[in-house]
Amino acid sequence: MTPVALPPALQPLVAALAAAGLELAAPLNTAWYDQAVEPALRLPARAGWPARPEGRLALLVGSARGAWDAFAAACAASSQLTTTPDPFDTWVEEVVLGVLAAHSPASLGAPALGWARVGAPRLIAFGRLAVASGAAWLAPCHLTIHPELGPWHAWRAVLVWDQSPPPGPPPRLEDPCGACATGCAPAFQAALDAQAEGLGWLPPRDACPLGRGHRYASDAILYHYTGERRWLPQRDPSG
Ligand code: B12
Repeated sequence: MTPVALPPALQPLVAALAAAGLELAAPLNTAWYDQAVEPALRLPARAGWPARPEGRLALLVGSARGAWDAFAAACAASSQLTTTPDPFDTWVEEVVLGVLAAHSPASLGAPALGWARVGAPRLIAFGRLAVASGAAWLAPCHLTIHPELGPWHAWRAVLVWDQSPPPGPPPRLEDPCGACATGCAPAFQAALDAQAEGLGWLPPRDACPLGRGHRYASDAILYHYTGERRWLPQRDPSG
């Protein structure tokens, strides 16, 4: 279940993304996010689209623990994938573009795309986008907290169509952090004080009591936090 009903036209696309390893999808009205951020962070639009003050239809796409297995299968199937500069980001892009090519409803037209990876052509504040969609809450440690997965998920892409947005007001998720007795703030502050890098950012995520059963596999954690190629599912023969 998503906080906002999934438009029927997007159901095959969302099912195909989930089957390919990107299992989180949340539809939203672009205006819920665009009106809350500075202009430079707004969602993308394609050249020639008319102004739509009421907003457009967008789909936020994310991953959870299962993405690593799908990525590992893709690495095993393609020797080229592990030699790209950022194999996981490359895999995400290939999945999204491949699924769009096969399942994007022609009636919606071509979407504009935004990416969460470091160095994406356009910076989008994915944490705030997830909050605007009602899919997650922003914790004191700046990670988004999903009601079921806790902090064990990541946002990967956003697709925007020049179509009428979902109806109704923005959804509001009940704050799961307000009544939290554990709190990620001390671990976050300790990481800041230590000028953390890499695995030094793991303690704030581990401090969250929600979604512990969805914690990533250890090699996935090592790869995502260190970026070191030796933790790739299939070793890069050159490194
Ligand atoms: C740059 C960046 C970082 C920088 C943050 C620097 C900074 N001062 O903002 C560094 C390298 C420190 C970092 C660390 C991590 N990041 Co980071 N990061 C990003 C990135 C690419 C851009 C953030 C940004 O500049 N947003 C634009 C500003 C204008 O948005 P904002 O709403 O004002 O601010 C956001 C962040 O900047 C953050 N933030 C604000 N101030 C600070 C200060 C510090 C010290 C940190 C760590 C974060 C932070 O909180 C806001 C809400 O997301 C996003 C992807 C994206 N495009 O959103 C991922 C992203 C936010 N990071 C993510 C993750 C997972 C991590 C790490 C766990 C590392 C990792 N390898 O996975 C750690 C977690 C640190 C923590 N909070 O405990 C995920 C969060 C997923 C989730 N569940 O919430 C994102 C969304 C990427 C993704 N693919 O999903 N990250």
